[in-house]
Amino acid sequence: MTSFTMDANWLPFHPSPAKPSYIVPAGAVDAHCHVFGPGAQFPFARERKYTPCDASKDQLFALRDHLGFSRNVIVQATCHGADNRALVDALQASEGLARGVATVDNDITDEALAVLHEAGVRGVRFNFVKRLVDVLPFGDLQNIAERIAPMGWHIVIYFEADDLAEYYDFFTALPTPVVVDHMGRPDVGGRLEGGSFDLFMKLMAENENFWSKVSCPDRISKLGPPDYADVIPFARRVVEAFPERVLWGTDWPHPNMKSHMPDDGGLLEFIPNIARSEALQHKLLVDNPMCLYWPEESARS
Ligand code: 0GY
Repeated sequence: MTSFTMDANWLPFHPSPAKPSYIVPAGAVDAHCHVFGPGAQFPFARERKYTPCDASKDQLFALRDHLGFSRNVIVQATCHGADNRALVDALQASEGLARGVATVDNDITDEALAVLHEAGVRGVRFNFVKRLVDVLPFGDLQNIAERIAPMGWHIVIYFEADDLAEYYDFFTALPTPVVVDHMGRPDVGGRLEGGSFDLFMKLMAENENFWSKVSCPDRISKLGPPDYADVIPFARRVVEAFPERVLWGTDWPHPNMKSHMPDDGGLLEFIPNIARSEALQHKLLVDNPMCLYWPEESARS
């Protein structure tokens, strides 16, 4: 049995999140969260750039219930590489209440993709954040996108705002729905309008197959908790411009957080600040994730 020790400069997830004062609508989906290991059962990948704390499916499901969410979308993180066993184990234990986004190798077989589909995977994630990967996955993404398009799956991409101009033409030629993690990590110290964030808004406006997670203010903010006030106008702009193509997730257990660890209960206060009506909140937390991850139950698809 391999044992792992969490990186010394990592913060573990909050041990006892507050009960949120913002009540999510019935049927709400936490559309970005992870499971890590446990490492003794599901070893972390050799090529990983960090060693996380264990964050099990049972802890994730307990958090789901505590925060009032009904379902989870569990996203494969780089610390597990393309070994999706921990993800699949969590999906299978969720009794249909979790769907997944996997990471796959370029040479994955059709049979293996079918097994992932059966477990509840509906997307493949490609990470373009340079500190998290050795090689930027352009070739793999092109190949996999063509293979998963007929399966009704989508692509999830994670990148830094400074790199968007370089990747723009490649991303916009993809044949599937494309979900961008955390608004492409905008520089919230920059201008809301008339600055670099306009390119992200153009990406969303001119490509109706693009969706955005308006999550992770804790990663993006320079002002910090509890309000992450500098992120609010950016996320609000995206929610109000593209209400049918936004998603939100806790990002539990908050990998790579070194400055502070959010209280997941308090983090939910961000939602009514960026989605200022019940109708917007319902789209963000229920209608949109259901359309993408549980289309067979969604009125919209
Ligand atoms: C996130 C953010 C991060 C990590 C990963 O796959 C990952 O390791 O996505 C990060 O370090 O910013 O969304 O989980």
